Amino acid sequence: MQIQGIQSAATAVRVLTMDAVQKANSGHPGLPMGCAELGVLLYGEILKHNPGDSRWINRDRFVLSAGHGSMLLYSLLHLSGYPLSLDDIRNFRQMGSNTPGHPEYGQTVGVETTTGPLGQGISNAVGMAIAERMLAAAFNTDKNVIDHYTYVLAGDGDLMEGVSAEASSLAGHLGLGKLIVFYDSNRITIEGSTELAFSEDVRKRYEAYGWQTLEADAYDIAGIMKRVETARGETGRPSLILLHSTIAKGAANMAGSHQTHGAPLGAEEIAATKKALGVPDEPFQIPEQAREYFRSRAEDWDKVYRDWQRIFELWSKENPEKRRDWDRRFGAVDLKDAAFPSFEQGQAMATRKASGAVLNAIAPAVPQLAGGSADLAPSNNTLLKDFGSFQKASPEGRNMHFGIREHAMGAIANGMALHGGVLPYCATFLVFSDYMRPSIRLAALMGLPVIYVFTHDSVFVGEDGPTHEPVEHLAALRAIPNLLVLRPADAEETVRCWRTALERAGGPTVLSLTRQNLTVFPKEDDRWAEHIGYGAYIASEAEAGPEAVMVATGSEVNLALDAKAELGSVGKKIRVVSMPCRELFLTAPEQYRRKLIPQEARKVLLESGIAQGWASVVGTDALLVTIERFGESAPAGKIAEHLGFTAQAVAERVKTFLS
Ligand SMILES: Cc1ncc(C[n+]2csc(CCOP(=O)(O)OP(=O)(O)O)c2C)c(N)n1
Repeated sequence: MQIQGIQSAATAVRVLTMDAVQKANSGHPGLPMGCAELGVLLYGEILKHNPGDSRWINRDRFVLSAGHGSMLLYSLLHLSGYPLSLDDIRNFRQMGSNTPGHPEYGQTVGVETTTGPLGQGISNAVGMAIAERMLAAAFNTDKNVIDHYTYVLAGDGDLMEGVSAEASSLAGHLGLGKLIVFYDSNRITIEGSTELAFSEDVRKRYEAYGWQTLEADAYDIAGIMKRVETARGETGRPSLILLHSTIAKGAANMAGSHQTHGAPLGAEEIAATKKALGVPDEPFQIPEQAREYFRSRAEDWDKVYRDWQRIFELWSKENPEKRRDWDRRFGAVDLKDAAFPSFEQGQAMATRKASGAVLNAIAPAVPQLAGGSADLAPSNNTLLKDFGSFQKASPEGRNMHFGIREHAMGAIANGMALHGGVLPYCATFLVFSDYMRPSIRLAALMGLPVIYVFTHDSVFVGEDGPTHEPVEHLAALRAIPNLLVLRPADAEETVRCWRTALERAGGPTVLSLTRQNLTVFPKEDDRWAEHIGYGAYIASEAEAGPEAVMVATGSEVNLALDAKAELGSVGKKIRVVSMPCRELFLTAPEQYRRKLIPQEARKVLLESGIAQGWASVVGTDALLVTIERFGESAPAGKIAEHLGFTAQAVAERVKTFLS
């Protein structure tokens, strides 16, 4: 090991960090300066990576969970030869730059996941390590084509957040031996010392989760490398390496102060620090020895990379079937061999049940599909009956058992999607989507193809009562940009919605499904399946007019059809539109939208949830058959009567509205 080169590179990280934060007049110098040596060791000695091929599937993953320390990552990506220039670093935090305030997936080459919301990154990493193990089980022979580590740098904030506890607990249970977390224990957060709010023994906690725990000084290079070796040597447990560090280590007067966490050090302190570090007091000056160090490492990286390419080629020749499977898993979802089920008109079936039938029918043809529920699989109907459980002893299983850990489930699913080769789905009751909202938001922000199976999607859950009855949840989910919310109205629509979800590459999809049976209804638009691509279609046409259009989603489409029948001669002039996806409808061609919901027609909206957001479809003078209150604990039929969600009650309201 080139100790001097490593130290010089650590100095370069400190210089780049101080200068970039100072120039931007905002940012977080403390963590990058405190972890500079570790960062250099990661990018110089520990990671198996290729700066020239940042998407290499068998690279080690590195997740900077403490995303506010983004300058650590940017400095290292620059120094180790990723396409991130010094000018990019000079543009830190500026509009359109690829050095945004926090690492953004897709914006900067080499950034493995978007971090910033603390606790998410380490939980994503658990998902990455799960994906690695699943794929290793599927593909490795006497040749290991999938064989990499997932490394994380997490701070006090990450380990205080509940989501990291959920994810770490599952990682311990699953014995993810190739997950290695460095804990930057500088005992400082924004408000001051961790003594203010964080006094548990983190090592003991992780031991209790089933992790191997180690400890080192953050500036003892040989000590860190030794711990990494020990961590790699433990194949049956994830490892936590607690590093005793000093925030803003190296700063002349401010090292150890919480004031370095999230503010520029100031010109005077920077000048004094550079003097102490023995570098010129000029901005963005990188010691030549630092550059030389990383240049000298490139040959080793390249050899490992080329060795893998060679092994992969051999493996492909020896295992043509596995290779075909590989291409299928890492390529775009191909549904041509998927045997989607069909359903009879008049058949009564809950859409959650139809969803389970779809999942099981298509699973053989979509090998990358893997996922599960937060302990509600029997209710969510998400079990893949023929594909076993993913456990420590059965990594070939495709059924995840996330335990009752919704938030981590969301973050882990994001990590699985980020890894590649796995298309994750996860499930719970719609009402508990709140517990995983921060991770759903990140999936949408990153454009990840995660599928959420949210069942029991209305007050018609019934007896479990208001705590279990979603009311505002559809609106809250629809408020997230780039999240598609699909609410099928019967088993047939469920099939079509699953197809939409599976084919969506640029973002996550919610399937909102019923607990209760819904009748498969005849669809008057014979191109209805195609028109779901526009978010809505005519389920029942008016004989004249239409005088009114009833727009409904999910379970309320049957209600609208029944109400129309109740309305007798009035109903003849009423069109019923099924709208499983509002977002798709709002981006459909205007002509189609106008045709479906003519401007001059009166509008009625039916959805068992709050009306918020529906004005974009039905305007402000529509009749709203919605629920603007919490639910009740009672049999579903009684709740429907109580809230006016019966065909008779709706028909009465429509009659009054139209007269
Ligand atoms: C979920 C979440 N809550 C709050 C914040 C705001 N925040 C950013 S950094 C930070 C303190 C983190 O402390 P630590 O992890 O010790 O980082 P260090 O001070 O060592 O840089 C907080 C509260 C956040 N980014 N994410």
